[in-house]
Amino acid sequence: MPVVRKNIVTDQSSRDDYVHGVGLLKQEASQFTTADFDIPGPTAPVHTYDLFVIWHGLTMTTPVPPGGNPYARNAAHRGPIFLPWHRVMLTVLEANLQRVLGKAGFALPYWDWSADGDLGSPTGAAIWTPVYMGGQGTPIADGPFAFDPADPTSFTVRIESDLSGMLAQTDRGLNRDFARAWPAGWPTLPTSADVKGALAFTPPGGNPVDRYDTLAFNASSKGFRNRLEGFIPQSPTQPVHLHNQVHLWVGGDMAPATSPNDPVFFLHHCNVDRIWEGWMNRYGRLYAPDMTAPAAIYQGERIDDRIVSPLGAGDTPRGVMDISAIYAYDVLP
Ligand SMILES: [Cu+2]
Repeated sequence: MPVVRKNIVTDQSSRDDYVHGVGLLKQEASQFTTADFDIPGPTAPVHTYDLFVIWHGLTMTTPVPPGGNPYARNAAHRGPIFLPWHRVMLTVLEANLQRVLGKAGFALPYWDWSADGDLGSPTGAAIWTPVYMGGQGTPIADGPFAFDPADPTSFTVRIESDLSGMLAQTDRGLNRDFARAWPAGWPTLPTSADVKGALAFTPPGGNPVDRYDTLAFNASSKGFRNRLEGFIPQSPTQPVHLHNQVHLWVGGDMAPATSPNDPVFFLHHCNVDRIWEGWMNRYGRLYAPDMTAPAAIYQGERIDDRIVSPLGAGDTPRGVMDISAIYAYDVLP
């Protein structure tokens, strides 16, 4: 039976379970230590939640293909693997939440940021109230993820990326800094018209698969993936859109390579995944490139290339094209 992912703002029980489950994964020891990931400093245990932070952070310095430039294309971003990679990550998190909650029916909720974008991106929207994710601050001062130095069970950021993008240890509260001006942040959230525009976007070219992604399969390619990821339309005055725009609008810990530090990361990516699912529902389960693409240039982006995870599970883009046996969304855009 697939679980049904719902809007966190209108589904109080998924909010309660999500907050509770994140707290449990933050406290649970994994089989790893910081030394296993070459993170400098004294060897410290890595908790299950922080494995997701490390997994994501390491992709930023992992070039695709091996030996390439990670700033041009990395193991999870700036290429067609972006959507399947994050889909795999969400299903691994969802399975871990189901496990610690003891609730096989738990479904990861999503944050429909376009609804807030339509209202002018209020910093006091429901999602940022203490009942949901808490508000902004350095560190944030309210909500379930507020830091209390006197309480060892309060939400603590333990791994961050330093200025060069390398992982480092820390011990502090979670930071958010909404709606800063570019390039420190971004002043608005995407709107539902932006989402509709991405869904309707048709790149030039006769091959239907080009709708998903196109040569050279990077941050400059035309296609739905790059549109949703947020690198097109390319414009020097407005270089940030959709997925990227939300990271920048939230700011603080949502901006760097270790953005899964903020639990809102998964709610954001669940909505990105929902938009992808809405796109596939319209146009078919299309993916590019296939295995005829040369490994020397595209290994790590092709349909049967494996997405590897320190959490044991992994999958290929082909393996997550149809997720109807695992989960569904209550509403598709
Ligand atoms: Cu990411």
